[in-house]
Amino acid sequence: MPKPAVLLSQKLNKFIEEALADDYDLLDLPEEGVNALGARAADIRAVIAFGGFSAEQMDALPNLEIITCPGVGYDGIDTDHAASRGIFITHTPNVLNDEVADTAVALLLNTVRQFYFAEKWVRDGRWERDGAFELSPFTLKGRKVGLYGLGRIGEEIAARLEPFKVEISYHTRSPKKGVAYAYHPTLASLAEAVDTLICIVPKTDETHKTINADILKALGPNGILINVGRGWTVDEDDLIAALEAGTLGGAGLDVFYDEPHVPEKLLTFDTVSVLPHVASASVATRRAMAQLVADNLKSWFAEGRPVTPVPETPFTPKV
Ligand code: A2R
Repeated sequence: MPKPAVLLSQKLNKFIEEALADDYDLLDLPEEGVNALGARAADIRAVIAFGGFSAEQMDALPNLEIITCPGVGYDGIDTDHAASRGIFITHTPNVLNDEVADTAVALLLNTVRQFYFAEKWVRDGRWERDGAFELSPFTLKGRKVGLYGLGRIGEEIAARLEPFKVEISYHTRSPKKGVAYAYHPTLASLAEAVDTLICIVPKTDETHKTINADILKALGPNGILINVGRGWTVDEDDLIAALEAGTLGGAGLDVFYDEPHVPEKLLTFDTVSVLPHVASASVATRRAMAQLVADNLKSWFAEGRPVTPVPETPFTPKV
């Protein structure tokens, strides 16, 4: 039996090839795109899709059975088209919850206490030369934290925040059963009630630029926005305007609208902390994500059912 041919759309997780090399015939996506695969296109039964995979790309692969996304968000993959063609999509939920939640808390603390700038003060020799670092204008103590999204990752963020003795509330489309945090049926009502907003919702049509001028203003001059979900959710022009006007206090961002581009203006605020989309980027977690990609393919080719399919492709497995 020949090894199934698997197309790698990009090389963003170096552990994936390690996890798949023995069992699959791995092909890189040509720079010119799927059409440049020529006769090999018909061999491809699986795609590892970083970032996205369009209907057109799928249609260039007549025997495609499964697309595995090495991340929890699978925005950019045309799920409707995949379902219409009977192609399963899988993602890597849960294995990154802890890492992303840890990053969210670190980013929150970094932002309110300006630890990046404090560390830079030491590294630049300024402590010895110029004396003590200035007092941070914000504190985590006494904050009212609102979670925009309370799914797998949101719940882990909330659990980590409890020992900080902050007040926690949330907004999702429907209240979550068994959760004691206060529920807000709209993002606007959550933003009115809190001074700290943590965004951990997926990239969907409904979430596009929902964190806009009104939401940011509602957080107030002491307000902090943290985003570890998708840059898509924040109107960056409104964010910059709110920071400039002082109607919002600060922001901690791991994700941006047009990555890897970060608006230069954002880098001018010392109450803004920025990271290059690293929330899940530890060796251990990226290995776990690669392993789940491998487990999905193995289970699909051996048993006809993936381990972690996305909800949009819930059709009956072949076997
Ligand atoms: O709305 P619900 O009840 O389905 O709650 C989900 C919430 N959510 C929304 N909340 C308000 N308005 C929306 N339009 C909306 N759409 C979804 O986001 C749920 O509480 C949360 C998503 O949770 P999970 O599906 O468990 O995703 P997970 O693993 O926490 O990851 C969240 C996102 C990924 O999609 C990536 O974009 C990023 O974090 O890494």
